[in-house]
Amino acid sequence: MPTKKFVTSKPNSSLISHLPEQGMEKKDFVDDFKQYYVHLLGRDEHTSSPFYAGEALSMAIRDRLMERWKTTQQTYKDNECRRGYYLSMEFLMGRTLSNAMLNLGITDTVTQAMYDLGIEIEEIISCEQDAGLGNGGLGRLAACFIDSCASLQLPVMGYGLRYEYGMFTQSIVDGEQVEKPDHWLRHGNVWEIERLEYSHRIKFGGHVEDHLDENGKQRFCWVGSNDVLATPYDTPIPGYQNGTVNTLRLWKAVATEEFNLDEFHAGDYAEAVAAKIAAENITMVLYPNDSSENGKELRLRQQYFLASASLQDVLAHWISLYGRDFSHFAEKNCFQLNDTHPSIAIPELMRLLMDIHGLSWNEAWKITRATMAYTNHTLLPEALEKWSVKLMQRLLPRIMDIIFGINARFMAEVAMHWPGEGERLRCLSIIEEGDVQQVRMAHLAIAGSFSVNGVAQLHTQLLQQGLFRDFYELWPHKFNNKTNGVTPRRWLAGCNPALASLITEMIGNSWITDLTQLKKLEPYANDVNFRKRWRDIKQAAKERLVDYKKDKHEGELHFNAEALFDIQVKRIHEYKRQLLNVLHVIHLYDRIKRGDTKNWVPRCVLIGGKAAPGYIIAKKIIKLINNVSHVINADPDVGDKLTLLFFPDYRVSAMEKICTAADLSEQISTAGKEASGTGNMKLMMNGAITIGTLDGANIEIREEVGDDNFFLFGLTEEQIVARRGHYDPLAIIEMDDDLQRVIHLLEAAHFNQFEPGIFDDLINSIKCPHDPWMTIADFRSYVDTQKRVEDAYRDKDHWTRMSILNCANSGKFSTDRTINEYNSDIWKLTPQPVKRK
Ligand code: 26Q
Repeated sequence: MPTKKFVTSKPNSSLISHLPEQGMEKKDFVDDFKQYYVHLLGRDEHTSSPFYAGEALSMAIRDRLMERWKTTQQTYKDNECRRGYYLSMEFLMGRTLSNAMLNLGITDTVTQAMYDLGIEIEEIISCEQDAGLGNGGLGRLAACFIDSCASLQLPVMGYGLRYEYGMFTQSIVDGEQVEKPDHWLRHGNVWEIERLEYSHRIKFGGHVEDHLDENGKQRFCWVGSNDVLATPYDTPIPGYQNGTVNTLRLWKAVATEEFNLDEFHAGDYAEAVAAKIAAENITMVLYPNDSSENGKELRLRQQYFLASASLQDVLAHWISLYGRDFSHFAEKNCFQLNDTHPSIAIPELMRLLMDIHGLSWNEAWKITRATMAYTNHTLLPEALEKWSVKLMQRLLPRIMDIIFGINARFMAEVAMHWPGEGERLRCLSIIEEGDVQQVRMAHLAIAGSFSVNGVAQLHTQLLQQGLFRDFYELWPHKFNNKTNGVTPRRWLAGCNPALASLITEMIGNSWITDLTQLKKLEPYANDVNFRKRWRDIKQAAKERLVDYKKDKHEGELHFNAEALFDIQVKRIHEYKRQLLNVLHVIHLYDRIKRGDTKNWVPRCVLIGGKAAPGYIIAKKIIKLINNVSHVINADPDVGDKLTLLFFPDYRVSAMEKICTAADLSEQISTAGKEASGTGNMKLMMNGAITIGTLDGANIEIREEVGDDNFFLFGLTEEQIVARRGHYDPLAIIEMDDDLQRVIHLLEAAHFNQFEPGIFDDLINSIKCPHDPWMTIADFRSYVDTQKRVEDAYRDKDHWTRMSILNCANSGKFSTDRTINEYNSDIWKLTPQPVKRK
């Protein structure tokens, strides 16, 4: 949808293509920094502002990415390679500057350059805002994936939305979460390039008309729609020291020219402005739920906006290369759908191919089913996305027709496979019948894809045997597992330079791109000297975290860096069982109060995470953590023995500090509920030991590191299922004196003396025989295992050995491994080496 003024003139290509080389020496960065600081930003030696220094430095570094970006894209074009597209409503990128330096291999040079200018690089780095365009695991996974794709030189592009407001910032007032909008673009974003020339038009509303075309074929037309423009903003994604720079393309909603105000009659002015604002609202804000929030019209608009803009973009690119012949399209393109959120891309691709490009249903379906692949991220049935047929008919009439068309053919296929089994049809149907008809997005995603994957072994197995059982029976070949990972660049090399350089000193630096190399650290676990260095690095990280907390939050806090750092950071959710953690803390407190403190191991428990603003119980859990923290930390009997802290505004940049300082990683979800988890991997990689249930990727972590180096507790998924129906938490409490005292403290309002009754709903939820998360069932096993943790921690040498072995065996959990598996099983792309200058 390029408007004229952006496409009419072209610069002289021979003049443009020969640019002077950008130096990579210290002086080159000093010179460029000065240029930007003084000439572009208009600052001088009297301005003391790490922000503007950061802007100037970022621009100097961005310049170095541009040439590589251009060369990479040219390489892809020249080779006419097959390409992948990662479609995601969330890309939780965090900060960019230090990662760009790491991947360009210029961290030391730039640090020195800044130092010479009297500027502390850390100060610049820490004033960059996080790009918080995601909720949690799924969004951060997308960010790690595109880092790995670039580092593996795969021609993959990320497509997402450029939300004006990212994940809200969290503050704690009187122990409660308070949300503030995150206007992350307020001071601009030096890393993005607006590309008006690649805008596309997106339809909403209106109705469908049909007619016969010149060949007598029936054609459908979506008319009378209110259109919105999608304008792309591109961010460069550098690979690790390999010359590749891929693209993350985020769409912003802009009103079309029809909203041009002078075209409206004077009388319509206010309505015209309102309509313009409504159009631009589409990309205003990220939905802050990490499980689905069904039915919200704006969310559906966002999803369709992403799908339609991205597909139009890929098709426009295709046509620019090959014209309107789509016969080889599926050989050259592949879309990975990050959960069902962008799965409306399936009917949208059908629509574009049929209505705009004239393909038949069968031709379009063949292409769609050969290019779409779907990743599932949840086992909670209540989190599966559904949209009312009514809403879809009103907002996306042509899309709804196509979904009905897909379902009719799919139902016929099922009826052929299982003749006479009406129940199967009902279970499998994309349309759920009932009071209100709904579209089951997961069913649409499975029916329209050639690949369906879960994100950890157990998760995939449970999908096949439970949630998607019938689909698995019908199409077993579509199902596969892709255990998640995290990028070792950000999550070890970048965030923990001290540990990284110790590792490199021992085994060389190839681990940064082949994390299985970490296995070579194993023998050093027996080396006293190495253990001491390892321990000193962990100790220094703990002290840094204490300072960071003191800086940011509580000034006078007694926070003992010698203590066992016990960390649970993740979204607040009942299934993740932050409550179980709190019950244990209260139990420790009770032991201190009773004088049961022989051989005590001082412990600092840190809990961080955001609650969805509408999730009342989750917010109550935050309040409880803060109240318990308040009582315990103020009690002189407790002193240094126990500290409980709630870490406000947990986010990517916070985790970069926290994970280096963790001794113990809490992964305590109810078995069968956490699809994978990825925080568990970051913590393991940085030498934390996991206390965890047999859930998600914990199972594979334990397999890798061995049972001796993992604290396992709790019921298995099978035992959880078997318990349902006769779970009796009251009987368990009755039989367990420790638990009884904990519950008694809670019920006696020990932590809410002046706020009567506020925790009643929380207490009742865990005492209820229908508690789906069975918190009480795992209490005894958890507490006993925490005792084993203390025994292990008391023996510092033993603990350090376990810590080293955890890091040494974390090689599997690199997204490089994950992405290689996606590529060999699903995408089948050829790596594209880029010529380096
Ligand atoms: C859906 C509809 C409307 C509004 C919001 C949503 C929505 C948004 C985000 C639904 C789900 C999410 C995010 C889910 C998520 O982060 N899941 C996590 O994915 C990780 C990566 O695979 C896993 O490691 C975690 O186990 C899983 O919980």
